[in-house]
Amino acid sequence: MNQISDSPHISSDAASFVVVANRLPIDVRIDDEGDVHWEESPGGLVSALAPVLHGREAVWIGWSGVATEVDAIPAFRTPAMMGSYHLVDVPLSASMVEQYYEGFSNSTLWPLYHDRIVAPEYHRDTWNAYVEVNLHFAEHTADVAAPNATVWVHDYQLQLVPSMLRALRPDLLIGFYLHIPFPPAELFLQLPWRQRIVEGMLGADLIGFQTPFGANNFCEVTSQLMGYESDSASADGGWIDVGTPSFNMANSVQFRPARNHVARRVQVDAFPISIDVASLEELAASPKVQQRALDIRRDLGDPKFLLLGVDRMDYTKGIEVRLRAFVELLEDDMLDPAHTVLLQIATPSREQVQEYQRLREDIELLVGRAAGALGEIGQVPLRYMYSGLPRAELAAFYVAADVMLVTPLRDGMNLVAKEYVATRIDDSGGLVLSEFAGAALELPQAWLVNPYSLESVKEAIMTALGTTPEDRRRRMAAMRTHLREHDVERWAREFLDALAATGS
Ligand code: ADQ
Repeated sequence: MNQISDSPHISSDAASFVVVANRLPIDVRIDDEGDVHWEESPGGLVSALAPVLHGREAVWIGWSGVATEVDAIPAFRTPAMMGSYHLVDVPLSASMVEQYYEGFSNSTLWPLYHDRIVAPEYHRDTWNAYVEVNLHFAEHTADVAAPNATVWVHDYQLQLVPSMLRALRPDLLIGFYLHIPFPPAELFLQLPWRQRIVEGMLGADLIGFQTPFGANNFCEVTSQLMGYESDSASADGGWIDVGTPSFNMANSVQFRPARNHVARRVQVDAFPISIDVASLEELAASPKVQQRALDIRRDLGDPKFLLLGVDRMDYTKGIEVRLRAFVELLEDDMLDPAHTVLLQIATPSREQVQEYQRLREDIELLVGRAAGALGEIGQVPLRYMYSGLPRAELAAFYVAADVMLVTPLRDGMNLVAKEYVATRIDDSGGLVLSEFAGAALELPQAWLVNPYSLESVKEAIMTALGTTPEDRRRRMAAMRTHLREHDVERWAREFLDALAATGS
């Protein structure tokens, strides 16, 4: 773990590389004595950026997770450094968090970008808060970035930052990366503030998406809304010419001449995110994790088949789909409750948002009903945990599982699928994976399923369990080879190289 220090805040003009994300990579913890501690939060983005953050004048700008009402208390003040890079806190009040984060980000953009699995809410108040908070982020960034610095803005919470920042600091090289899907035009165009969002993103020099579909959808939207010329699949990477509208009455929803933009080319491309493969392989191979995996199986009654689901508790993840498929397979006598266990681990997430509370209730009801209806006394084929796990513990669960079930209804990438593959150091194990996760494009050797079809999921589970060990090994080996060559360090390097190339 990195050392968090309290050294003074970075002086302006010192930061040549700036990461801007909704959250700082730290969490506050209060111990039994009531003392406050700040700890590095183990997130994918932190490990992805660690190699590029260390050894340079780097700053991470984001919210600490503690509302301004609380951080007025000195102990809660955000530390100024973590390891070798600086932290800049964007202070947010509790009501701002409610409106900008729980409101516009997670009750409007999140469901809209994930195929309207639940209906997005459109409220002017939350939109106004989103604009205000994005401006705070842009201003803090403008204050600390060195002349001509590289700035990397992350995700759907901050889509307006690139253009706001460009207006404040035209000297900066600005990259934007969207971690979630960018939806097809027919969905995106529902958004009352669609034009503002697109203009916001176009402030960047490079816009990165998880998949070519995202890049293509974005080009389509800019063409329909603004009439900009673009090519999402050019050999040198996609591009959009901002400020040179090619108006076409047939495909334009609304013609807006590009008054506010200087003509320039924005690069648009797919950069599928990945994981730290080597460190996960090492963890999985450690005797402690191997032993823990055996203990987990023993604690679960040494089943012949252990199936596993691991997700943030989110309606996009299709948790119910796999639970229902499993229950039906037991009911149909396709699986034997004496020898099969499905363990679902769900991390608490966005618990303040109503849809998430409802989802948790639904899933717990389903698990409870299944417990009562399935198996003999003493047999509990469906197990459920609602908690976040330390990294090594999570790795042990991956190592223990025979088949991993990853069935999101829509997912930008899905790192769980990649994590599972990385831990299968003996090439054993099977992955059942939704076609609608970005990861499906890279892992075609998984058993791909349509999560909207229960039959498709049931069939894939049975095939994954019933196939020969050789078939499983061949598939897993191919997926591991791909991942080893496409780890998270490569993801960050390729994005930053492409960003640097836009400035040349
Ligand atoms: P998420 O929607 O959070 O990320 P995902 O990619 O699956 O989804 O990442 C979840 C992370 O949380 C994984 O690293 C996993 O290990 C961890 N996790 C899940 N359950 C856990 C538990 N019980 N205990 C501990 N850790 C747990 C968003 C997008 C994704 C995209 C990522 C990265 O929605 O599509 O892949 O960003 O860009």
